[in-house]
Amino acid sequence: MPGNFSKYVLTALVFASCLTTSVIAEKNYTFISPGDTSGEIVEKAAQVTPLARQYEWQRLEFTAFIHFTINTFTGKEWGDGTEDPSLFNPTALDTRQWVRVCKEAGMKQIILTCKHHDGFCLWPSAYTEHSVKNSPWKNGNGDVVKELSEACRDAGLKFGVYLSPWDRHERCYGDSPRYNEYFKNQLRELLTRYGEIAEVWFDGACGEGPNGKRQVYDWKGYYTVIHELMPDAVIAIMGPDVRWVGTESGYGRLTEWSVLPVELSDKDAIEAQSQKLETFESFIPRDLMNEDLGSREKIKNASVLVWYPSEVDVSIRPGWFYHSSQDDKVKTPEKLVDIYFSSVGRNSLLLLNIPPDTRGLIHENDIAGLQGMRDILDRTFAVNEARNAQVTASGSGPGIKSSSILDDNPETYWAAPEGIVQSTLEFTLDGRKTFDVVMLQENILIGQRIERFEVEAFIDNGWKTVAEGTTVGYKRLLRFPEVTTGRIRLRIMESRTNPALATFGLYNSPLPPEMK
Ligand code: FUL
Repeated sequence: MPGNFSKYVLTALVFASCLTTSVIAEKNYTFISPGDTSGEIVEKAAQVTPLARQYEWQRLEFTAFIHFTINTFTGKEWGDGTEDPSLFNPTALDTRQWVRVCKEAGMKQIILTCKHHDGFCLWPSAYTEHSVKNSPWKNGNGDVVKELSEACRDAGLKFGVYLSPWDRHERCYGDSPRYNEYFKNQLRELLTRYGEIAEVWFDGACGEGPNGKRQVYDWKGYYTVIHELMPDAVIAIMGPDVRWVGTESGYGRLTEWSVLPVELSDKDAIEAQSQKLETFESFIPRDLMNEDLGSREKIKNASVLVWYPSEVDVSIRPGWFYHSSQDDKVKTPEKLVDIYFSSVGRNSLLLLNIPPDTRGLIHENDIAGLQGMRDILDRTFAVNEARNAQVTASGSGPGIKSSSILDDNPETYWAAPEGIVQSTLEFTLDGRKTFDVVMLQENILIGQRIERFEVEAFIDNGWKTVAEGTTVGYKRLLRFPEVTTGRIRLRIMESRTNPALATFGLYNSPLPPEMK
């Protein structure tokens, strides 16, 4: 079990609707019965919660992707598999530099492209000659996966692997059973040699092999290997634990539900019930590019609702791999901050790609972009202007325990009384404060509930709306023109069940108005 969680521990501290919970669900889905009314379905959706591994993953918030392979040396984005391994020859590869840069930027995990579509392996796999072992780098004795996993561990970062199922080099690709065995063997190598692997990232790309046949992937078989060898790892994208947000722009949806309807065959549903599965292994995520994935309208005809949170992947440069021609196209600190607000701040995890160059180092321009981003974020979130506020909540008596929502702990929270789906929280700040950012967090261990809210500031003897939104989820950040006031309120206007709030923060960003 990762972290400090126990499936069976529930500590509840009740103080005028202020609660703490560390309970972790044993399964992350619920069945809808044919007779359920739309109201009952909405209530059921609010009860779906993440598995422990999904919760741990969500709390990482900001993680790094490293695209590095033979493409770095050929200038391509997709190699065709005919590249000579001798091309892989970084002159100064230093994974500790990558880790330092990522850690200083505030990232909590690094995922490495151990094998991209061209099939070249960054570790000396026993199952192919197409790897670092036939490259001049370290005379064929190098192992990038080993170096990076160790550097991550030493720095306290988590480590994840990207292993492309599509393999344009491997001769048995297309001979489905043989290639599936090959792929599982490679997975086993990655999951047994390099310590803890926190995320396994599968792209869905698929092609024909040299035999002219299209490869049929054995997803369930891959998941079985992962569950056996690394049960706490989340399986992302073509996997059941984490979904792709649907674009590579860096921008998540304004309305982002972590509870989604999925379609299952009867066989899958029976299997889940009889084997008491924690999650579904065989649903193929659909329509993930749609704007609406989890609204009341979307869930009303569902047969199953699953916790399936969103990951936003985007590159700091136009390409996923390093190209010197893009050295002057690195995203600016302001753009990266905008992406942060539009991913982490929209109930998603940000997976930002930083591709090392032909030296095997993260380029100076990328470092400058990340440092600038970190500096703006640090200055923005340095002081929570609501920290010492007095809080009242409609329907909760004269005052509520402020620490439940002002302590930055997403597991302590306030909840409205049962049966109430609208509520107003009013914050009396300790003096007049100036701010332009609000942060809201729900305690996702009890589910995602809030559907619509407004933030109002008391200005010139009246309440003025400064921000409004729909979903909150794990984290919601909203920016608005700077205001100065001593009173602010959060009006929760729609919620799937009695609303609950874990964190409320007010911050002042250092950017000039035109950049906010
Ligand atoms: C895509 C791949 O085809 C790209 O090359 C890149 O790895 C991206 C993260 O996933 O589907």
